[in-house]
Amino acid sequence: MSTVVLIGAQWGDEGKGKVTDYLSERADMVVRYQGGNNAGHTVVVGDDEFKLHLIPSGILYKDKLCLIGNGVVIDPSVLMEEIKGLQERGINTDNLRISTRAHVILPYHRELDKAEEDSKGKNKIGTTCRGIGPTYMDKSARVGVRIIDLMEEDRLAEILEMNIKTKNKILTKVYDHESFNFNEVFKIAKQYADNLRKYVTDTSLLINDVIDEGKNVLFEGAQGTLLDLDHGTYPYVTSSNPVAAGACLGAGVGPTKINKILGVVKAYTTRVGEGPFLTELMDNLGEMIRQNGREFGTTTGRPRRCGWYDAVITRYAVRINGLTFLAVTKLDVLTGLEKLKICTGYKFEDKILKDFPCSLKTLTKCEPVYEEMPGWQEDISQIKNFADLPVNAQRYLNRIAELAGVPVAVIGVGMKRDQTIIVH
Ligand code: 2SA
Ligand code: GDP
Ligand code: MG
Repeated sequence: MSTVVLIGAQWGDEGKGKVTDYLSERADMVVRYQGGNNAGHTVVVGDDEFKLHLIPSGILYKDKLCLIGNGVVIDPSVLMEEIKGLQERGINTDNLRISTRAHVILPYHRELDKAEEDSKGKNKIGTTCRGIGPTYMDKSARVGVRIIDLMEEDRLAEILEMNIKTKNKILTKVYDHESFNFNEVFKIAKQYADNLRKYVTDTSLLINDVIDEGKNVLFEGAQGTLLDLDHGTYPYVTSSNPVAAGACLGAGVGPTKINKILGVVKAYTTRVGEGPFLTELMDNLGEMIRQNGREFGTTTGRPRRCGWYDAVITRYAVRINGLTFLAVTKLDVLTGLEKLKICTGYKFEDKILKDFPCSLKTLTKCEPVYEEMPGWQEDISQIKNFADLPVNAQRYLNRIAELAGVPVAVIGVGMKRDQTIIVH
């Protein structure tokens, strides 16, 4: 395995949690490198379902080191709840480590996220309102609170005092919102520090040591390529870099240390939140996929928008991430459909675009160009080998690989850990 970066190649929720959990068996360490508790990664083991937001999906194995890297934004109240929830279910969290350099989501970030969304009206992004954007804004503005700052009380007081003054001005004057009291936030932040101290370390050092020992490290991306701040459907994106390069920045490892990059796609497409989505199905079929695929936000419960598989997006993801192979999940959800459609290009005026456009204006004027393929009716949820899949399912997967230009290595045929087919 060596070092593998696993990323979402669409708009998130591709099933990264399940694939990470599956691959974790062979990993020594699993690392989250961006995003925060906007993420919702579902792992089903036997009859137990786990919804992880901050802790890497490797935590369900007792001997894997699970790291939250410097690129992640951490809401300590959520992290503490997550640790407690896992412990109550008998999961050992002693192998968790969090980066000194990760930034902290504080109560005012959550309020700013909500206030900004409300003020945007019809132009809202559809964020998860978890304070992600405002925390990354503070990081870039060089006024953020890092985990190390939480641990150093004088420094914490100094940054908080400055921040609360400016945030209160924005909250009260711009958004007509209540203000925050320094003493209250300082007290909460000190509690966070006490609770998290034992997990805090220089995670970049730890990861590089483990890599140098020749061990296996899995980097678990959150959200997806089209939600990337630089490469996604801006401004309808998240505020971090879910793409593979984000793993180097957000974990503190050099690009030469990365061996393989696995892109996870659903056998169809979903998106949650606002923004363009060319292959979206607004009809009964879209609703059927939503129900069959249980397409509701893992963090917010919002219904996900559903549509056909879009090969233009995957090709784009192959280029931006340098994908070496694909995992195609939720193939079982398409069982029973007579015909399947794959979008192979975008018709814009009299041209066919093969590459994902940057302009939202162009994107909204594009029409998807579809190729139709016959579906399959047989239950595939217990199949363990590619060769045992119905011929039409094999053809569908082969076409996905052909259009992407990279092989399909992993196939998901159900929610559970063992409902996974390994091809390569
Ligand atoms: P934010 O909160 O600032 O990151 O929101 C910005 C955009 O990013 C989208 N986003 C997501 N899209 C898919 N899945 C995500 N995680 C949850 C899940 C979402 C949920 O696993 O289902 O429960 O609603 C996620 N997180 C952020 C978001 O919808 C905005 O479009
Ligand atoms: P992530 O954010 O990429 O980890 O994905 P989520 O956990 O938010 O959403 C994916 C959903 O699909 C979860 O409910 C998973 O349990 C489920 N899932 C993952 N792989 C498969 C699969 O192959 N088949 C089916 N039916 N469900 C799957
Ligand atoms: Mg998710």
